[in-house]
Amino acid sequence: MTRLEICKGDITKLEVDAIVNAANESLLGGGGVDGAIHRAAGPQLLEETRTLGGCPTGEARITSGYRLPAKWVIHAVGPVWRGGEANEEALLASAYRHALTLAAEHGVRSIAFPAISTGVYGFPKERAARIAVDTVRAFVESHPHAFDRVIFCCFDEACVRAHERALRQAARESES
Ligand code: AR6
Repeated sequence: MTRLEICKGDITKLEVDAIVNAANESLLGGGGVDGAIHRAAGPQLLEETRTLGGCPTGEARITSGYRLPAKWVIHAVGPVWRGGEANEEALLASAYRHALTLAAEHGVRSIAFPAISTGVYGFPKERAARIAVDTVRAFVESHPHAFDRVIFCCFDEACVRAHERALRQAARESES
């Protein structure tokens, strides 16, 4: 059984095996959670991501966590929101799935996600939370022994509420 949890705060502080970064295709850092992760991990993180040659939208790459409490950082690239007609929902789900697949391949038991694409990339928060929750639930149902905990790490109250609603909705749908 995998526990799905919501927490509020700074993902760089979490004592989990892996944290997910909301990165861009260059993997060379940026603002938001990406900037916070690079600052907390230290300059070796950028040295490693420079060797990776970027990452397409909807995919993910894994690096060491360096000075972070987390052993691994999984850099997932979510889509920029362009109004909803540019395959954004499928690309966001794909970014979550790729991150979970990499984590499982590396023996990660606990993993925390930020709300990918909902900051600078402008993805509507409620829709993003539904996609995050539905994608994680589907993955852990098909890989029931992969993880002990998957955490949705929210930076603000609106994000917490959106994920609470998404989890309740998913539970209702699985009962009916
Ligand atoms: N811990 C947890 N969540 C955070 C933190 C933190 N320390 N800081 C911000 N958030 P964003 P995106 C939340 O903009 O929309 C970067 O420049 C934030 O409130 O970080 O995927 C990259 O390099 C929001 O809910 O990522 C890319 O160029 C969520 O993290 C671009 O931004 C994601 O916001 C990616 O944009």
